[in-house]
Amino acid sequence: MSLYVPSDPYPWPYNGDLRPSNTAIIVIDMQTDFCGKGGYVDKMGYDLSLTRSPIEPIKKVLAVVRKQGFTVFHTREGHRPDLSDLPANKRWRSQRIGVGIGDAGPCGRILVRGEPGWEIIAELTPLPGEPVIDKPGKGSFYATDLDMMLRQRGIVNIILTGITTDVCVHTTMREANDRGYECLLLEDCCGATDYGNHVAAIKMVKMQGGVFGAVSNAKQLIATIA
Ligand code: C5J
Repeated sequence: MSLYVPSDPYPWPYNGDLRPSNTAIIVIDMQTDFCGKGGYVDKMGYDLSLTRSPIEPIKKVLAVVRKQGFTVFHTREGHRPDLSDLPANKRWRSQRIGVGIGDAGPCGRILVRGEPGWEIIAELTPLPGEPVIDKPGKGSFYATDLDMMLRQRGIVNIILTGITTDVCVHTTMREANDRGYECLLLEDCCGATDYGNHVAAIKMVKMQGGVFGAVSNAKQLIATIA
């Protein structure tokens, strides 16, 4: 039986083959550094309500997909404490705006593995057994074993949630799309540091008949699979 999520610009997935055994949900970088008080995004002066807006919709999606037996992946952006995996230009740019990656902040060293700010927020703590991918960059495939773990599980469809829409979510979606995964972005389960960038990032996905995949929302996904 075929199953499609009402999505834009086409019902997703393209072939109607939507099953818990071939579909994964990825929750990207829901860390204090990106959506918590005193974290990296907060210290840069951005509006935290924008990166916190996906928390409740993601919680609703997770409750349903976990019950149905879909695989849930989580990612964290961060660097080794000795910063040996932090490119010099990434550090320099952050220092230039006064919020240096690796420097001390209210939530510990910014974007450093093991620090409080790097942890996934309590509301979205991974369940035991759910894979957590640590990545040094914006994409979840670069310098990680995500692709191997997805293929080992027979995953061909990926549902993307998390922050930020225009940076880590988009980079991951592009990486996944080029690897042949069929991608769906849930727009209310994502957020950016700038609302205009969120809207633009969503629009980019839908160009050219769905150049990176399709876009839907929590309600439509839940109504389809519940
Ligand atoms: C950023 C991310 N924006 N998780 N990281 O630097 O999108």
